[in-house]
Amino acid sequence: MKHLTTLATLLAGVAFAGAATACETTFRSSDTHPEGYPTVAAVEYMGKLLEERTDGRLCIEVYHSAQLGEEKDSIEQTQFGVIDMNRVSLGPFNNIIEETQVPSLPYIFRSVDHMHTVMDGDIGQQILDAFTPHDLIGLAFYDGGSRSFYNSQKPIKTMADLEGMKFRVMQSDLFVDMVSAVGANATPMPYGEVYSSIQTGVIDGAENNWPSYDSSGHFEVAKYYTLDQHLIVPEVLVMSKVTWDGLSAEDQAAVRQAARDSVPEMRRLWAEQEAQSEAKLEAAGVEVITDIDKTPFIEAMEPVYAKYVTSDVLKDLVARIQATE
Ligand code: GTR
Repeated sequence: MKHLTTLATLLAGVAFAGAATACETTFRSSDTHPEGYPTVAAVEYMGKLLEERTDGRLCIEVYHSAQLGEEKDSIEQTQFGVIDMNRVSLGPFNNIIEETQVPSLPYIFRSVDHMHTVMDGDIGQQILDAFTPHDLIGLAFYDGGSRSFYNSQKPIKTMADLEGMKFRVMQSDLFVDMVSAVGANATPMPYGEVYSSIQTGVIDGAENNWPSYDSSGHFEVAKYYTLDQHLIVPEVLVMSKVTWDGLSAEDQAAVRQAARDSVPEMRRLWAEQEAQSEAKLEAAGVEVITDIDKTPFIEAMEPVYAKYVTSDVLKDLVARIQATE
């Protein structure tokens, strides 16, 4: 009898736990990074908030490590509604959404704090809104630190050292021109192909932030890291408009709020990861070049601004960012 009661209690417990975790809707969210990376953890955190706030009705499952494809392809799938959510850099949107080019301009932000002030305000909202005509809903911006060049060949101390070298960039014309502007050659390619391309000498290197340089393992094949910090490009969390349109107004508001509330957590995780990756890679023998004069790099970007900042909308955004304290 005692045994039976225990079993009944146990079964009831299982049934209850089952009910509490049975999500009515689970959004599939894509990320190129591995489990534990700050962007992956932040979207999981958002999912937890959403699940709690909708009594377990709405959940998120993050498909990390590019399980749903490389960024460019996964963006298309998200536009079609095959993927519900996507956490991506702004770079792969540059060729399709003009406004995303502005925060992707080299040296547009004076610091990460400047980037936060801009992206947390009206300018950030205007850029998030620009996703809607492209079948995407811009939910929030995440941090991507600052990006710098790394390579397998030699320590780069001046712009002249970059002459003729070959660097991978994200699939964005703007970044191709950015690399040409400093005298090097750019090869746009998906993130997942970079490691072997450096290893086999197809390219000399790439450019990225500390956590990506670390988690991708690129430091193993390209140990010279020059902190020229040419980009402070934010990352973005989007939802497919197809998925969005299927939600009630209250659920849309809950999704938006949970995304917003994941931002401080993301920034906390990011700061932690940046410091950890830097310490780890320095111990692993990466040669970090910090004594670099950024002025010639900044000046070299003038033709890039001239080529891309041509419409009134972009000119206005750039002027407002520059005027933001
Ligand atoms: C990372 C970013 C990814 C991806 C990658 C790349 O820093 O978080 O979303 O864009 O860079 O260079 O492709």
